[in-house]
Amino acid sequence: MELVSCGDEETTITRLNPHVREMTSDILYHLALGSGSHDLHAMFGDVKFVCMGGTPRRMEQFAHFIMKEIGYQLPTGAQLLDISLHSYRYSMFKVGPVLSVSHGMGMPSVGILLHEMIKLMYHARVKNPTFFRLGTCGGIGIDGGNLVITESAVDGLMNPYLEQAILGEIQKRPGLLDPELAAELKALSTPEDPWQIYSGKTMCTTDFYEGQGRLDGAFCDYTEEDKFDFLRKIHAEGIINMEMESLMFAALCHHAGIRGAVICVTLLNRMKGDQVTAEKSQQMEWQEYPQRLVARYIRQQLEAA
Ligand code: R2B
Ligand code: URA
Repeated sequence: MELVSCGDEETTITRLNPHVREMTSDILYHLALGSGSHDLHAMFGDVKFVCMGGTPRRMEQFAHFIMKEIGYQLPTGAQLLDISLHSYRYSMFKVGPVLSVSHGMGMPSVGILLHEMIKLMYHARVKNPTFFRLGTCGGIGIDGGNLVITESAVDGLMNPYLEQAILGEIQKRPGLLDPELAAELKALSTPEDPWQIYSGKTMCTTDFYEGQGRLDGAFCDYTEEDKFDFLRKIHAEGIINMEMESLMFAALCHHAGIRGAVICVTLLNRMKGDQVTAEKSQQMEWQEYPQRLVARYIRQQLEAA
């Protein structure tokens, strides 16, 4: 792994932009933080785990949950605050070595966040952080309320890489995730858990409706048969769920040399329908499943340290 200079220290981030290393002040605009305006090493230097998920509310709830799980106590009189409140974009909470950050919906949103989180790790001189996406997905042949760990991510054409237009040319970055981390997470699931756990390929799409072959979007120019032919075809290729961020997450973590994992709970089985019909209270409970698994991992790592 290429180590690049970071003041007197070194960072474990690979391919870090040389321009960033030369900037005396770097504004992390969407986080409402900056290397000139904040002492990022003092604020974030102890971070080991960065947990991302779609909504501010879920990530605030995760911050409270992980606080209990790792027995972390806030200083007397202190409250958990949204560090990125003034960005009005993402929300970020810090619980000792754990950051809990919302990433919004879709690849562009999680991509912007990842650029700034990776730079934040660099400015804070964090070594070897582990990044997680805790999300929701549609299962392909897997009923609602189960966990899927992404082995690798593919796009809507089943390409195993992220294609991004950079300076008028397509750059391809592989959607690879850390196989060891995925296996370690999977091994933390027990038969007593209310979920089954699966690992396989995840299809990451740029749309929830037509992009995922639903029949219930505002438009639909294909038949039910076409939909099922497609779902069966991708399932035969090892794709077991669909969501909208894993490919960007995997590609940027891999590019940066950061250990990353994607753990999603299924909200429905797409072989049985398209609408998310589960009760809200049921969905809320299901959304805690990825959190419970990741909390086990974090606790185990902290205890072993
Ligand atoms: C899962 O759920 C969201 C769409 O409802 C999207 O962010 C995703 O990946
Ligand atoms: N998120 C998705 O992207 N698709 C689903 O079917 C459910 C959640």
